[in-house]
This record gives sequence, C-alpha cells and structure tokens, in this order.
Amino acid sequence: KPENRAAMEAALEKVRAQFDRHYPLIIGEDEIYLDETIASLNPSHPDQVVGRVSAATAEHAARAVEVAYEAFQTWRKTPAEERAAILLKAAQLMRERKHEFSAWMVYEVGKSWPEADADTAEAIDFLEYYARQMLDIEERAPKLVYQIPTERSTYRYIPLGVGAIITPWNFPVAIFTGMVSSALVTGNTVVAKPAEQSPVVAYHVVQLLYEAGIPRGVLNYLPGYGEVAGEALVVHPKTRFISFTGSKEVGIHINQRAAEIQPGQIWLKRTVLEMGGKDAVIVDETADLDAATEGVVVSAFGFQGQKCSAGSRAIFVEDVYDEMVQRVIERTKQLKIGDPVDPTVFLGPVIDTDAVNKIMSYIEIGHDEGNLVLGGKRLDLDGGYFIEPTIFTDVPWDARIAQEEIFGPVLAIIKAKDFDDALRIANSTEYGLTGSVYSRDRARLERAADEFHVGNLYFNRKSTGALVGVHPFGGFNMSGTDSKAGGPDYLLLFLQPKSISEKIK
Ligand code: TXE
Repeated sequence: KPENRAAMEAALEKVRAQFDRHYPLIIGEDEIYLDETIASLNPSHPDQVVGRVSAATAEHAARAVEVAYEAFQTWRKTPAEERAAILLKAAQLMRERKHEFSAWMVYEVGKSWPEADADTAEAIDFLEYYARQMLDIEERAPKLVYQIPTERSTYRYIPLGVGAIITPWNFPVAIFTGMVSSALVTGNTVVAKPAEQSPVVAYHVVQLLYEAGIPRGVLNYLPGYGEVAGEALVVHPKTRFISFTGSKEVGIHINQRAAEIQPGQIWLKRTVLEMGGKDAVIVDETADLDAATEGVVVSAFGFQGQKCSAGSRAIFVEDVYDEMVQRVIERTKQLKIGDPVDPTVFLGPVIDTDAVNKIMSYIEIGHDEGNLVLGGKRLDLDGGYFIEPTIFTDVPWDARIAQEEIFGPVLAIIKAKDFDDALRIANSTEYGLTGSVYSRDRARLERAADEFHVGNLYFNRKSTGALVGVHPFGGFNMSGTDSKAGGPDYLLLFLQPKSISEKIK
C-alpha cells in the first residue's frame, strides 16, 4: 500500500544512514568499544557493512556474568506487574518502529519484507504474551496447597538467576526478543549473545528494552564469536541457565559443556535448546492440490529455506506424485529473486559465504542421490550470496539430502507408496520439529496426530513457525528439549517452585 511504501522507504533510509556504525558491548553501565570487531555485512551486497560490533572476549563474558549476578539480587525482587508492564511498553515501542526493525532485517540478514514484517510481528506477540503469562503465574502464587486450623502450606515460583541467551541469525528480532524477554519477565537477569551474522539488529532490540524500562546490568549485550564469548558464558560457574537456539551440533555441544560442574558452582545448569529440523510435508491423493502446492513451495523456499521450520522434504503419495512434481516446479519458477529491498521480491540471498559453500556442497551430493529438476546454481546478482531455488525428485528417504539439514533453498521430493509409507518416511530422521499433512481423509489426519512424531503439526495449511499463544513452537528428538516457545508453560522453564509450610496456631 502506498502509505506503507513511504514508511518503508523512510525506514530503509534511516537504517542506511547508520551503516558502518561501530557498536559497543554493554556491560552494566559500561559501553565498551573494542578494536577487535565483527563486521555484519548485507548479504545482498557484501561490500556494504551494516555495522561493526565489538567482539567480546572470555574476560568480558565473565565480567558480564558477574554484573548480571549482582543485578539479580535486586531485579528478582521487582513486582511481576512491573516487569510485565515493561514488556508491554516494549511491545508498543516496537509496534511504532516496526518498519525500522524490518528494514534492519532486510539489510542485515536478507529477509524479504513480508518475512521481516512477520518476524517483527512475532517479536511483538512474544512481548505481549509473556507479559500476560507472567501476570497469570503471579495471580496463582503463592498457591495454597494445604490448610488446616493449625498449619498451612503454600508454594510460589521464584526466578533462577543469570541466564546466558544465545541466539541464531534467522529470526534475529523474534527469537532474540522472545528468548530475552521470557528470561527477564520471570525475574532473571541476562547476558545476551546474538549470532555473529545479526548482532546489529539485536543491539537495537536491546536499546528498545532499555527504553521500555529494563535496567542496565539486568540485560547485558555481549556480541562476539560463539566459540569465544558464547563458550565462556556457558561454562561460567555463576550462569544458572542457558537458553539457546541454533544448530544441532552447537546445541549438543552446549548441553555437554553446561553439564560440567565448574569450581565454585553450586547448582546444575538448566539448558533450554531449540535446534534444527528436516521437516516434511505429506500430500496424499485426497488433498487440495492447489493448497498443497502453495504450502510446499512457501514452506521450502520462504526466507531461502533458512528456517528450522522449513519444509525441506516433500513426500507425495504415488497417485499424485507426477502431478504434484509438475505443479511445484511451475510454482517455484514464479518466485521473484533479488535484493529484498524491493518489497515484491520473495527470494533473497542466503546469509553468508559459509552458507553458500555448505548449500552448494549439498547440491553436489544431491546430483548423485536424486534428479535435479530445477535450479542448482549460484546466481550472480551484484556479488550477493544468491542461490537458485533448487528441486531434486526421486530422492530416496535415506539420502543425505533427505536426512541432513541444508538450511538453504533446496527441496527434496520423495515418492511414497501410500499414506502409511509417507508417515514412515516422514518419521525417518533424527529430528522432530514441524510436519504438515495435506489430506481430506479425517482418519488419516487422526493417524498423523498420533503417529507423526513432531512438536508442531499443521493440517491443510502452510506450515509456519510459532503462532505465539496459538501454536506454541518447539521440537522433539534432535530438534530441541521439548520446550514450547510462545506456550502457556514456557515461562516455568525460567522459574523454580518453592514450598513454604507454617504452623499458624
Ligand atoms: O546456528 P549456530 P546458526 C537452527 C537451524 C540451523 C541453525 C542456523 O536449524 O541449524 O540454527 O543458525 C552460537 N558455544 N535453528 O548458524 O551456528 C553462535 O554464535 C556457545 C533452529 O546461527 O548453531 C550463535 O549465536 N555458543 C531453531 C548461536 O550459537 C556458540 C530456529 C547459533 O549458532 C558456540 C532457528 C559455542 N561453542 C535456527 N558456537 C529452532 N529449532 O527453532 C556457536 N555459538
């Protein structure tokens, strides 16, 4: 819409004016500018530096944990109503600046405008939802569990302590905001370590939270390399929990390191892990093939397939296999590719050169495992990290491109004999994040509800990530620790119940 276009242009302009700015670490009241920086580049035009963030060392991480530990003694006593009100204020501020946050994502991670707007909207939803959830928990506490004339027992939830929040680049506003705000609203203090590829927009989320009322020291901003700053946060004896979203490899590593008891550590660290996926979309012969085609293509290629919730496997039962293959190829050919600054672009660049190399190596592998029917090459557009939307057919269920997370615009199409076979294939990976079923057979949908082993299941609709408060999001098996972001019990992960019994007469 025209008035939107004007606001979007103004936001892009405002963000461009801040390119190449140097950002500090924020530890307590201190803003620390370091010579060692990480440059965050625009993946559509890698010669453009969106910003340079100071790269925290292990010493900075240790200092941040100490500051957060000190701040915890006060922050944990703030009334839940006060903490919830801050989140609601933050949601209002973010709503006012939503085009700006979307513009940051268009430039810093190459998100299309529709994907960026959805990311910003999800962040706002997280803030409002967790504020309400915290008030709800508070209303129920202290929970009276037992009372007789001479004695009474109650229990209440109390916060854990210092949380290390380690976040990925692919939902750089939504996931960062959700993970940070859930830890803060429950009375914990935070050291936030954003991904190396999206530290700048994270800085602006942190500034917005300060403006909404989060005190310095309660939230600390620690950009840096995962293996340096991230690792140091995980092993610090005063870190009480780690909230992580990212790859399976790193998640498993963090889980192992967090299990070690460091000198002076007096608790077992809690880890909340959201990891990868290899999500499947099943289409059977009773399905609405138009809806199924749209769902398969948007789920596979939205944000260039760089979503843990991306439908990177499409499983078509034999009767509709050829028809669906043709429809999906034709629909994919219509996707507009380019610099996502243009709001009509659907497919932007992948995040960085490592991603290009990883995705192209999987495309190489795919040549030997299936039939390449579309794409498969890099696209040279102003030196950006563009890869054509790529489709392989006749892929065996146990092929590497059907088992391993590629995290790029690559779709593996697998043929199933029938619905039973499709369910078996869908359940054949080590992940368990999202699944979609397009079918009009009620009995089959019931079967899928029971047997399709994923944390997030979608019937006859485009599979999306979290629909906060509506479709809480989190995976089984190697997709995570069964937590459900945006769900009614998520905040309990950052709390611990305390029982009190007293003699009253
Ligand atoms: O992950 P990485 P990326 C998954 C997605 C894909 C991956 C992509 O499926 O596999 O994340 O994101 C920090 N100690 N999900 O490449 O490399 C690193 O600095 C401590 C699933 O960013 O794992 C970054 O901040 N920290 C998810 C963060 O870990 C370390 C949705 C993630 O980096 C570290 C989104 C170390 N040794 C993405 N090494 C879901 N399931 O919802 C790195 N890091």
